[in-house]
Amino acid sequence: MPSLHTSDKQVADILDHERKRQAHGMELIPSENYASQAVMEATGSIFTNKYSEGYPGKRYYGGQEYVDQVEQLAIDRAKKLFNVDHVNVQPYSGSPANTAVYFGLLEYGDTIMGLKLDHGGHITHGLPISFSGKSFECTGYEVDKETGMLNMDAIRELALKTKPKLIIAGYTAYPRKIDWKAFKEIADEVGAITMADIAHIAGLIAGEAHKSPVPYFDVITTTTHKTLRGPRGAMIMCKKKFAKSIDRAVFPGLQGGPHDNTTAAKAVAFGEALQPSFKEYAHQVVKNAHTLAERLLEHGFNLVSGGTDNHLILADLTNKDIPGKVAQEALDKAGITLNKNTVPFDPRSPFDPSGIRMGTPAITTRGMKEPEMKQVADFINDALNNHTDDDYLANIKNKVKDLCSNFPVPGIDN
Ligand code: DSN
Repeated sequence: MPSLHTSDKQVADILDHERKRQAHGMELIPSENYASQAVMEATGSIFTNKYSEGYPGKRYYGGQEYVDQVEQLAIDRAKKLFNVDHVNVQPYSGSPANTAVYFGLLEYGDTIMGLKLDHGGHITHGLPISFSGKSFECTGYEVDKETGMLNMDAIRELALKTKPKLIIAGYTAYPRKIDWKAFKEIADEVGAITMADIAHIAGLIAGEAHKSPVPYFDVITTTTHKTLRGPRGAMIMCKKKFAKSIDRAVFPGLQGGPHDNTTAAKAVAFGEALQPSFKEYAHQVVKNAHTLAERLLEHGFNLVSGGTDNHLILADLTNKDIPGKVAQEALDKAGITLNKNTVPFDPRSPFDPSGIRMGTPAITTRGMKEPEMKQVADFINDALNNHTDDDYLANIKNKVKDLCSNFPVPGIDN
């Protein structure tokens, strides 16, 4: 970043520190990843300068010949990747994408049904203090208290009782596979629209490591920066009959000009995800999470649902007598980044919850495999067993850095 170093040393220095943090640390936040250098270049490209309200071929300003090409390319690649009828690549991020679906397909006051946030849902799936909760009647379903998994019979019962207009499946802290067909059958019984929020698992679906909701669901939203490994942003996919309503809801319903630089980067990321190597990546993410979970279980960790089928692991630390917040802070000192998280039926508060959430998308991008997962689990166990000893944690941080130096982050020189 030679220009930035000359023109604004303060910001350049902060970015240098962050670059080192990302290169030297173990990134386990399951919603994060490392975008490729090509994705970053498109994100920082000259499309930053352009406005393009409207859609390809139907814009409100001039000078659209190249923007149209790049947006159409992003749409075509996304359609191929997910095998869907219609794609809108303009949503700024996951929350605006979900909001656009509600705005386009619902009336204020309609009933929506999603997994409760403290059971692994998302704020936009009906949290009472969010826009979704304030605008719609929300009936939240829960995971089963015994198994920590979705109980489709209980979900069906709730749907029959509350008759939602929209049923949402797709989560931020649920470590198991989702039975899309079972959701569709419930939705058909009550006449609901189905929305899959696949933000966390989009890359696993694109890489065929997880089943797709596309054959069953009406609308699918996703961010583009998690397992899909693109720029920060989102998209909405849907069946043809919802296309017009979705497009109108995004623009002019909720947004003005799309971020064309991000659109270009989405096109690059979808192109990367169409390569055979992305399938290998997606499968390795799942294998790594499984190995990490198994080793944590050997160390006596209590994992919600007993393990994982996807990229993430949710550990309830109650048996370790360490609150999630304390664990997160101790692991930060050991060079391991993850997040404190509520666990289902958590007696503690979201600011000071019982659990931690971790995942393998970013470290798999670095090329780490099963043997490294065992080391990562051992680091976590050691750090938490010695969480009050700063010298011990600093020693682990050095070991983490050594391990990470063998697995460079794409686009960052260690
Ligand atoms: N912030 C994302 C996550 O960490 O799961 C959800 O939007």
